[in-house]
Amino acid sequence: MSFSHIKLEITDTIAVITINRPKQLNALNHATIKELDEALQSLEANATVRGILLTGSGEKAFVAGADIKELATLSPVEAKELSRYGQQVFGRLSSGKQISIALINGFALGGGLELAMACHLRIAAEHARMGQPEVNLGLVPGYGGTQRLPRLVGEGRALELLLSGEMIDARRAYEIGLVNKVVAADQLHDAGTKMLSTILDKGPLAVAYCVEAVRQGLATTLNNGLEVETSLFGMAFSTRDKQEGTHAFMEKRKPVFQGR
Ligand code: DAK
Repeated sequence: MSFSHIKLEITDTIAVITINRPKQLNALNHATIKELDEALQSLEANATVRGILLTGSGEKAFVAGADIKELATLSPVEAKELSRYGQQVFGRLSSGKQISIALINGFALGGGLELAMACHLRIAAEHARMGQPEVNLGLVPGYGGTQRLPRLVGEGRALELLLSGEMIDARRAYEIGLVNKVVAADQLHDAGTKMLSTILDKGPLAVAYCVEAVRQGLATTLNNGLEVETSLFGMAFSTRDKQEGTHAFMEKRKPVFQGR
């Protein structure tokens, strides 16, 4: 596949997607979101790829938000359609079968932070800065920011970021649970690969069931969520991976999981 606004590189089981508009600080225009959609669809159909690292080109920005020049021209109807489409594309990351980690290599603002939050996990470079500055433009987040941010950091902290439009640095983002780890910029890719490899070494079905239980649980009541967990817990007992994992422990060897 060939792209103009993103790069897609696959090495063994890991795909790296790079948003590649460095002159615009990787701002997301419609064409970029469309290419991201195509790349994610192609990865969904790829049984070999089990993890995705998502980052921005250059050293300054992960993604500095939606493309403001393009936003300025949208009608209300177009804006609503684009919001739905963007949410659908970002949803491919959060509900996809591959584990995704955002490598936040600089500014992650507005739609950029929303993109990072759609990934399962986030690692930030020390110099990264994050925020939801939509209110500065008279806008409301349109790619899931009002929903994913409070789920990650709690209502009070989310409202503080959403209402003030202010940026926070990587350390603060780590303190409030917005990112999972902070590393030196030159360590970002290695840290992402290491975190992903650790996860990919585990029982693939167990990993998928954990994601599913958390995802479904957050969308419902505690009791319903506990029911989801019970079902998935039972399902795990029907897998060969569970046999392999428990036997490997007793035989004092490393398990060889097959995702079955
Ligand atoms: N869009 C377009 N171009 C951008 C951009 C953006 N978001 N951010 C930066 N650029 C461009 C700048 O215009 C500049 O281009 P030239 O002037 O050189 O041609 C170049 O990138 C370098 O930026 P700066 O010169 O400004 O660099 P600085 O280091 O001085 O500042 C900055 C870096 C990140 C603090 C600053 O660029 C900045 O504040 N950028 C805007 C951040 C922002 O407000 N982003 C948008 C957040 S709102 C929707 C769905 C979602 C959204 C909206 C609608 N619908 C479905 C309709 C989401 C909205 C947002 O993301």
